[in-house]
Amino acid sequence: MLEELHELQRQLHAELDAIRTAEELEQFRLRHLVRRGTLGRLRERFRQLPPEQKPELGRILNALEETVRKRYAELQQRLEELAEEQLSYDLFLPGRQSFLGGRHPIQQVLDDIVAIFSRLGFVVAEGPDIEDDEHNFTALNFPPEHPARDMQDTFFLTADRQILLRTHTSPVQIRLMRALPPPIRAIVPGRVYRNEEINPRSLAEFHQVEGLVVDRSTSFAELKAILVAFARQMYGAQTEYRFRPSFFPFTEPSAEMDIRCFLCRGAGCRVCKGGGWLEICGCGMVHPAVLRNGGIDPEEYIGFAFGMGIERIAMLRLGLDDIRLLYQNDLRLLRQFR
Ligand code: 2U9
Repeated sequence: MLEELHELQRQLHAELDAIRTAEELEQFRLRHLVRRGTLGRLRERFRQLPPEQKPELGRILNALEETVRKRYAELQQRLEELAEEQLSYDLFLPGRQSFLGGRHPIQQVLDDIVAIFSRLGFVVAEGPDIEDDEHNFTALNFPPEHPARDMQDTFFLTADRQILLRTHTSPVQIRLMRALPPPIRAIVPGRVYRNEEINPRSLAEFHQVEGLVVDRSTSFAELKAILVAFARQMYGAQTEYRFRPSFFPFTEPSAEMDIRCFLCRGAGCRVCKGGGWLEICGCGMVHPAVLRNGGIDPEEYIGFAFGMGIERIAMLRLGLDDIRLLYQNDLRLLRQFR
């Protein structure tokens, strides 16, 4: 029986080593630890042994049962602890997806434009959204009967039409000329307002960036050089361009700059509406009357100016055919352009 006890000891410890689940542990208990299990039956046989064998075998049997029950209890506790941990957290659950906010496409285009003109030596100037007729129209050489001065085109805030929402950022440059002596080299980004029907092409609130340079000697050639440098950084080093004559009350001569369509490279497509060219910017030499209205002597100083619409640039860049998409805050659109 001594040999049998040693063999049983090896076997029980090997079984305990292999146990991984509460179910396996319970099977072990039912096989060996219940009254009619392996150890119980062994005790029954032990009672029938001759008295002289009992002391030695009794010690071994007690030691065997004690160590096996101790290991059983330890395993039971460990498996219970594991079960509790698994209830409180699941290590295999996928992590929560977080969405970091980003700059709005309009802000991205604006930041790019500001960065390019900063490298060209321009400072950024800003002014109020609520303006008066003087800064928004009169000082900028708008004739009294100009259509922009009509209720149809401008949001007036007072019945006498003296206070209004600015229709362009140009009044900021009037303030700039009146506040600071030349040389001036500034860009003016900002929100502007026009009484337009809201449709795929136009909104009543949108954004512009305008620029103004006033110095003792500058020229239309320098204006072109600045805008070409801008276009090459904004639209690519190989960008082709052209200037066409135009008209604005505040510049003379005036022009518009087009670039070759960057989608079809001139072949004609949806973005350039088949024409192969994209209008990106208006510009011109500041009208002498406007310099004078800004407190600057046109005999002594000369200036150039330009302006562009931000929404239009963002639409071209993103390939959008409806300006309203920019202001629906639809995450499906915003997430694509970060
Ligand atoms: C002062 C003198 C001159 C600003 C200029 C443009 C040409 C121009 C439009 C482009 C698209 C506005 O967003 S848009 O509709 N602007 O074409 N703007 S020159 O000239 C100035 C401004 C201020 C004192």
